[in-house]
Amino acid sequence: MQKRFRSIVVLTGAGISAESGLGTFRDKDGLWTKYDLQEVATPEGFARNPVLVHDFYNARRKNLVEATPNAAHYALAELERRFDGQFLLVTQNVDDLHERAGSTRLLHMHGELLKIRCESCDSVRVWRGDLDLATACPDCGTSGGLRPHVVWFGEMPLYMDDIAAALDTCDLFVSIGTSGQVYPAAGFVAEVRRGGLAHTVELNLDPSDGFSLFAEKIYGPATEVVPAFVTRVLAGG
Ligand code: BJW
Repeated sequence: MQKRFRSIVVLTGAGISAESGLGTFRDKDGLWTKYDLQEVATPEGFARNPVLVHDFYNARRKNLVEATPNAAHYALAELERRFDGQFLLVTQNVDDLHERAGSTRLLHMHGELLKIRCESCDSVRVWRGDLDLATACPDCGTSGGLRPHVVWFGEMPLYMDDIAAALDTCDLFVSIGTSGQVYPAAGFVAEVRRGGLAHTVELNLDPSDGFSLFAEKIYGPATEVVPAFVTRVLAGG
């Protein structure tokens, strides 16, 4: 892999934040083994039981504020700083550990846990505390219309045009810590392969659902394999 890349897209999933103490979704003990995703991660579930959904996200907000970035987050921030070509980090994660590690060329395609959105006026605000049905929108004053600024099943992920453009032109696509079970992110590797020019790499604890689509696979904990991989890319480029 000793070649000079010109454009890198990195996709991250819950696995990169696992060693920071944030639970993944589908692993043993993952969030979806404890909560019914239909009830807490769909617009229909929110309409049925907003109190349950607010409780779920209030608890996750608290965990996030106590968590800190790990060596894998820092390695990707260093890659962005030192790589002299195009770089985009696309994360499915709603945590802010990439930002706290120093990443800036970053898109949160599934939204952000520390933001809320008003369904009445569409305003988006940073929100670090609890949210409940009585909380009034700071912008339009409506109560009961605030929700976490995250993308639930059946909703359109964010920044899809920017992501598609970056996938079209990248010559290195790296997928880190994602099970490859949730679309459209799970389809990115196939999109990149259609272009035929990019090297594709999976870094994960275990093979993902789409592992066979990657040209190169490296398995191990993110805090070990990501820094080593970044060192290699920076040495080759
Ligand atoms: C480590 C590790 C360590 C552990 N080191 N690794 C049939 C076919 C195709 C699509 C669909 C379909 N039926 C329905 C759909 C659409 C649906 C979908 O994909 N469903 C599937 C379940 C089948 N998708 C959607 O609805 C999306 N919207 C959509 O498709 O809109 C239409 C559209 C059309 C065309 C173009 C574009 C759009 C929206 C999906 C929203 C997902 N939302 C969530 C919740 C966000 C808020 C919150 O956090 O609460 O996003 S669900 C959850 O899953 C979260 C994650 O971002 C997402 C992905 O999970 P991730 O990151 O992969 O985590 P895990 O737990 O699955 O995997 C962890 C991995 O880490 C594992 O591999 C471990 O091995 C590894 N790991 N420790 C390294 N230390």
